[in-house]
Amino acid sequence: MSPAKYQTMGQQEGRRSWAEPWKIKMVEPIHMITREERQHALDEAGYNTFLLRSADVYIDLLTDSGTSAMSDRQWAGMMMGDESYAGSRNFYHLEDAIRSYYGYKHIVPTHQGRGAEQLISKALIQQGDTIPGNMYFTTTRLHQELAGGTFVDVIIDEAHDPSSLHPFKGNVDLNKLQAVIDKVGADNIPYVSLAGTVNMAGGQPVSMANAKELRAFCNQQGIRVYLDATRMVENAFFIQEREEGYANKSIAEILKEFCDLTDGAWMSAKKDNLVNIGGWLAVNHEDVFEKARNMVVIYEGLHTYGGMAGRDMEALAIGIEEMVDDHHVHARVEQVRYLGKLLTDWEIPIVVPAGGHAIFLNAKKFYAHIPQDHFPSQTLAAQLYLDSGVRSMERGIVSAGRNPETGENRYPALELTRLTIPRRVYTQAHMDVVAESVKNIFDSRAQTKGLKMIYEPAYLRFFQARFEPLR
Ligand code: P71
Repeated sequence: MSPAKYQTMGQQEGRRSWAEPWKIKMVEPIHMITREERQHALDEAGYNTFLLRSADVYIDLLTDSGTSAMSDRQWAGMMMGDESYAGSRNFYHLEDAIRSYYGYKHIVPTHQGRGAEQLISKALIQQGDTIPGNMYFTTTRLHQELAGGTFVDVIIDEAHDPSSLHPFKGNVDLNKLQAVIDKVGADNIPYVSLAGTVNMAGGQPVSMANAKELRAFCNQQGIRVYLDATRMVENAFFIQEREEGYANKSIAEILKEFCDLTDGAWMSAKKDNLVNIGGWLAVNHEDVFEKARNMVVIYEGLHTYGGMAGRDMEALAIGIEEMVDDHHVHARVEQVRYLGKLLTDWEIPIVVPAGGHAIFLNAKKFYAHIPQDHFPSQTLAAQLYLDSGVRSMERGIVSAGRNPETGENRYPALELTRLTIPRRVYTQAHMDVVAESVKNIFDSRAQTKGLKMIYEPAYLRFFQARFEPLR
């Protein structure tokens, strides 16, 4: 018998194939507009993928935020919304879900992650304080700055190296943390801002061992630890896969164990929690809770809805129950990895190891001839859209913004373009189409020139900045 021509993914890797633990019961048609139409759309959008209309996008990998597909159970939950202004039963369901799966005592709902970031920053930060953390996130740092603080990066060096294969590139470097304490004093550090899977580093995890060391160290120094739990479930998956002693523990057990090492967390429920909108703050200390619960009524809404409808809170509570399913997390991360494997196999520079929520193209290497001032990551996102209607996101010099004190551009070591995979939305075939498009623009990279910024807003400039191609 002649050898078979086609091989499944599993066969290619010498194992049995696995599949997503769900089937599709409702679809949303998508289509690709013509190249001329894409060129027009890109011009209209000032070469910024945030300014494209989604109807002009074919495969949308801008973000995994609020873009997940909800389950039938979540949609059923939407019909059970208790839209009372105060004391909605859906809030109590949400409170129970957060207490059971994350383990924190007090819960304050918010409209999304940055609402919770504002509350925790305002509750804890005094003018002149320093907040060390494992790499900045745009909105997190901005709220820390607006509250009077200065963020200082204390992530391990490997996180800034796209080719380092360190299994836990999200880890905190305790020597760097000690140096910050020596410089500003522990009294001027309200908390360590710890993120589970570090978004800007490429979705890289923190090990349980590192979290334990950090906890012990902070206990000695009298500093609290608060967690950005936005993608902590994906972090739990990497611990289960890579850290000794965790292979036989469930995602739910690992999540709880990790959260127990922290004093509270803020959350963008639009990611791990599998909903299209929502967020929360959860803390163990009564004093912080009281402040946040009082402030939420100023900025978000009453403390039993915080900007969410009752039905949103119900879908969120159910999403929390679903997110810890080991098969779900496995399928989610493996899909991201599948895309990463294709690209690395074709020698296209990406951040390795592949992270939990996205593949990050290393634009510095991809467009080695384009200087950082000409926005290589932004250029890459624009080229990818032109080639195939695939939308991605700049995560480089545009996102890094300016130093608020000096007004100078920040030049981040990482100049990346993010292909972010929504949860339970796209198939392996979509990943193939994306990979081929990346390959196509990689093959013609020598002809590509960079961009010039022609409009720059004051805050979070990446959302609304406009560019023009350099000729
Ligand atoms: C993402 C987002 C959404 C986003 C935010 C800012 C710029 C571009 C896109 C949001 C996060 C996040 C982490 C680790 C807090 C937030 C804010 N991520 N922490 O990656 O990733 O949450 O969007 O619900 O307000 O596309 P929020």
